[in-house]
Amino acid sequence: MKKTIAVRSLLVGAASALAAVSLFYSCAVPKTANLAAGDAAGKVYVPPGSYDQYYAFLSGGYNGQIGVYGLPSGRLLKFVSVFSQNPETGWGYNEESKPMLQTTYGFIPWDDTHHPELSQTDGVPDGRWLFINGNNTPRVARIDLTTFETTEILQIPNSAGGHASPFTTPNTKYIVSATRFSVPIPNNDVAIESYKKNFKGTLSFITADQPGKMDIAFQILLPGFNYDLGHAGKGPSDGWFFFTSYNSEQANEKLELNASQNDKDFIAAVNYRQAEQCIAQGKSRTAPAEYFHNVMDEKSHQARSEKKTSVTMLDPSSCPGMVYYLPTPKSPHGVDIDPSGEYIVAGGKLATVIPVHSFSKLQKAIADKQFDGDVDGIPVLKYSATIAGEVQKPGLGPLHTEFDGKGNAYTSMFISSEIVKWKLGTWEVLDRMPVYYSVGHLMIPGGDSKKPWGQYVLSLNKITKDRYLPTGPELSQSAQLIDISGDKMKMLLDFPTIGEPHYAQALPAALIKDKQLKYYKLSENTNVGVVHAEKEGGISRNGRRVDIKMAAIRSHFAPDNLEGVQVGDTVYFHVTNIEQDWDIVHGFAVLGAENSELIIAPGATRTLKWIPKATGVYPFYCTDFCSALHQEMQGYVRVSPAGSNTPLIANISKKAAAQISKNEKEHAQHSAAGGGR
Ligand code: RUQ
Ligand code: CUA
Repeated sequence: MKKTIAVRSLLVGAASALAAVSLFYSCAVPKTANLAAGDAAGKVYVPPGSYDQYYAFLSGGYNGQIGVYGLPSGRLLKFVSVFSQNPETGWGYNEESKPMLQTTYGFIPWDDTHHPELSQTDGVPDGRWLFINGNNTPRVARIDLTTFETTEILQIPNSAGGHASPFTTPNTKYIVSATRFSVPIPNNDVAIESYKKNFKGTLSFITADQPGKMDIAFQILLPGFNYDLGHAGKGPSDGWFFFTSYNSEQANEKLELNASQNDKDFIAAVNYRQAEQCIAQGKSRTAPAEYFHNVMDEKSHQARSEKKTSVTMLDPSSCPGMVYYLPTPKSPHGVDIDPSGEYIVAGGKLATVIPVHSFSKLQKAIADKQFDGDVDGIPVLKYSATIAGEVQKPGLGPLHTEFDGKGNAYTSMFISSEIVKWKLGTWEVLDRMPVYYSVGHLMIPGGDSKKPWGQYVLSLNKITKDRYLPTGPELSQSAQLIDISGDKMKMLLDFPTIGEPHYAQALPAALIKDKQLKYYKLSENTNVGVVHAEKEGGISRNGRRVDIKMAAIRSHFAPDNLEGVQVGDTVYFHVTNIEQDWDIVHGFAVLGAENSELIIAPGATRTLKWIPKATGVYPFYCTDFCSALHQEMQGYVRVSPAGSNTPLIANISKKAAAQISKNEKEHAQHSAAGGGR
């Protein structure tokens, strides 16, 4: 790292010296440098009003969200709220979405998103859904790519650190999650020293092809290593799943040192069809396990949580042929299957080569029983029996590999900060591109699928020291876009990212852009607090609970003056955006609320909970600039002392009343004309 930066500052020094010289000899300075920059700019320039060619989904890491960017421009299009509360959208703050963040650990307002994964049909991204894992409190989420909203979250029991997740099988039958931290299973109070005896890892296979019905299909109980990343087989290797692991030493302290002792760790090769068979033959057991399944209902706009209480557990000893270990140097991170399904490429963070296993050799080695002993009854295959080749001198710190579909592989090198292109089959290094700095993963659109769109590779960099205008002690992470359409890689663009993009996925925009939902149909809204027209708004009391139903439409709330609320009441503002028009969003915020705003999509209802603590009159207003009269979109709630006899009143200002009849006419015309879901 340090070395790279030093080298670069030398280069910068040299460049500025050149620039100084060019002041005097400007006509003599070759223009090629400028032309090259102009070339690159032309390749990423998306004129105002034009669309990018690809949607790219970058995980936000410790912000718990997903950033959606356009490529090649690198323009940020949206943040999708997933596991973290987001005051910008009200996700996790409004009553409708709170159940999405429910777990057996309680309401968890944050997580660490790592690996976005597009759903696939026949091994190719199909644009239906995006999945992503929560790394800290193990969960997986489904994002619907017609709304760019999180619609489902499943907690993973018997797991800690859901890192090897949520990679998909070729038809999205399963996505997976494997434990990064082995823990006692079921978790209980044991001495940490008893790690080797009591700590285990689990691999979870999660049914994923039916929206709203994700569940743990089965778990496999494995030795207490740290499971890291995974990928499904495809083509000839379809039916198998591969997971890297490190810490085969089973150390529980100073892993930095103690988990780097063994020359080789393991890739677990899992025959999941065998697992299915064993379950059908009654060889699994039902293990107690508590976990939550949370689903957002698109009609009621209300999320619901369901607690589950058991999982199907498989022990490798009772299902022979289900799991094999492939020795792999050294603390491997990525495990990536080439588009043909034959090669299994591992990125050993501390390895000096990139080892590539062969699936056909793996099959033969199993048939010939080419074993090197076992770990807890799981056969360990001979390295020499499965290895297809090693990429020699690839660089330092190989982490992760993707493919261009033209016979080439691209591997990120964390320590030597470069992307290395090499050839499948001959294992020769073809090209190198320095990246700035410390690249984690890289991404080619469809680059982990059967049919990569091999035009670009995106380098996801951890460190940006000296790359952008400095912003205090914490600097952004970054992405660099590289053209891989020719023999040599060409650096095109560099853009900062919000959050840490551990991994990314991308697909051609054409696959999803015309499937976007423009608004929710108001007529189908079944939220308990919905109003379908302004006149349905009102206020009601039940004991200390007060419900206020409101319509929001350009540019007023109806009702907009409310009285009869008392100090200490629990007040629910149910606000329905009754617009039926694309991108006309309203917001709602009330003075002193210990909560975020509401942001309400057209046709949807959102509910804000508010417990006023003092008497007075409290204004509320629309937070999203929706029209020329947005600033007029406001109202008041009067709060009287507890027990007062101020009557319940929900009226509308004269100005709003005048607009209502006008708007309702327009609205009726509009609905008659509009489409939507
Ligand atoms: S990951 S680089 Cu490799 Cu989950 Cu972060
Ligand atoms: Cu509605 Cu601003």
